[in-house]
Amino acid sequence: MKKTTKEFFPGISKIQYEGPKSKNPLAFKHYNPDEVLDGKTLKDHLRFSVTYWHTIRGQLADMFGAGTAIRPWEDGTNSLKMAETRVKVAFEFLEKLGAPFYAFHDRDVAPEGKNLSETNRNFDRIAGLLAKEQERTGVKLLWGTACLFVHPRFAHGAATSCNADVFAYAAAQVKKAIEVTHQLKGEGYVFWGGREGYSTLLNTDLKREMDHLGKFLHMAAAYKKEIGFKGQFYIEPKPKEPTKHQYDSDAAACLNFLREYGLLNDFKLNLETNHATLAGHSMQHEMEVAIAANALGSIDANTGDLLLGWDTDQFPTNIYLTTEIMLCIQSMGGFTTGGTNFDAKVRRESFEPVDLFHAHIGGMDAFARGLKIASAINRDGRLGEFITQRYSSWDSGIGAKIESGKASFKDLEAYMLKKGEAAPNTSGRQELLENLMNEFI
Ligand code: XUL
Ligand code: CO
Repeated sequence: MKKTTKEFFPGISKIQYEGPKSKNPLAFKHYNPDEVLDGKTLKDHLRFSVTYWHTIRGQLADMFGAGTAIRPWEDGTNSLKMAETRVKVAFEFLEKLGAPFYAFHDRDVAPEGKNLSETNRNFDRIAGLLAKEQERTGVKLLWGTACLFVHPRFAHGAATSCNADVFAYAAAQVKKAIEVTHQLKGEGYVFWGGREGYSTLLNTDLKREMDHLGKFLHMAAAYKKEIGFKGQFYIEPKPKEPTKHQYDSDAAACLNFLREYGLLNDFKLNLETNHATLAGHSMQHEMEVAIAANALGSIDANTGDLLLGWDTDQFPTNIYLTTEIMLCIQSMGGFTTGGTNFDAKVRRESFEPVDLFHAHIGGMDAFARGLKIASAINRDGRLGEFITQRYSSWDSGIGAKIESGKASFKDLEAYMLKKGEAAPNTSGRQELLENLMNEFI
């Protein structure tokens, strides 16, 4: 007799690559995982990851209304049994989509118990199932993290709470989350300080809170070494929401924080597009700031809506955006431990299970196109050559002398007094370069 295993996404089979002419909404038009580009498969270039919190746990609620998501497998509880079922749902989704990675918060996968030990036992129980499903499917954990922002105990923050007991609780929780990430061979671990900030400075000792965050991250780095976890630690910047101000507000603020507290060797950054725009930057800006410090690790792929002032976490479909992102990723030689993690959710109006497939397929195709376009722009070479030329006055003569540290203010004064006037500037050619980008898009 045929063994019956319950299917959660009936009628949807493994998503195939059908090429740009396909009209099938459940097929890739541009993402062919096995296609080789610049000596590497698209799968290895892009390292796509699905988020447990949005795709498996998201109920599509908003501030004004209840969740709309139709998820026939949900029984309306946050029980351990339900958590076990969701592992099966998640891995069926990952397998059908063909995503090589996933990411989770501890509390996405397993429910809190009546105290910390019961909570840890729940987490262990589900971690065992996740390990089995990873083994069965070959899907890997891109990164794990701890949810230090949903439970009321974290109302004043976790590592930056005014309540020392809450700091201790958060430390215990992160310790456990690192252990489980290690056990599941996670390639990284993320710290997103959702409530590590303030709502008003009237009640806040900012210096003391930042010092505590520095201490917390040092303890985490020490524990990582102690247990031999080789995955990469990342900080994920975001300027606000849910707090009014988050200490890790953008890439530059994170880098400064890490430098000030002597943590630069232990952390890289996980950058998210919608967080960049909330900080008043483009994703490209954030990425270049991180790359300049050799600190770009991974990306949370999504997009905001520039007409809405909050974190809408939409699936990325804009080819210009994905091209800029992939130009940055290529300029640093590709991902190592990081990947393209869809920290994105379907709209509240897109409530059917199939919408989850449409959303990820669209995001994956948009990134595959961005990658191919970025690679073509690099092979063409005109963009890179323009920048090299633009800075050529630094390659010899007075420029080279300044760069090599052999020139003083006195030397430069003597040089300019003799020359009388600076050499004329050359055009920045912004419009020409924008046209060049469009030639490829
Ligand atoms: C919140 C956010 C988080 C982190 C992980 O805006 O991006 O989901 O990615 O905690
Ligand atoms: Co994120």
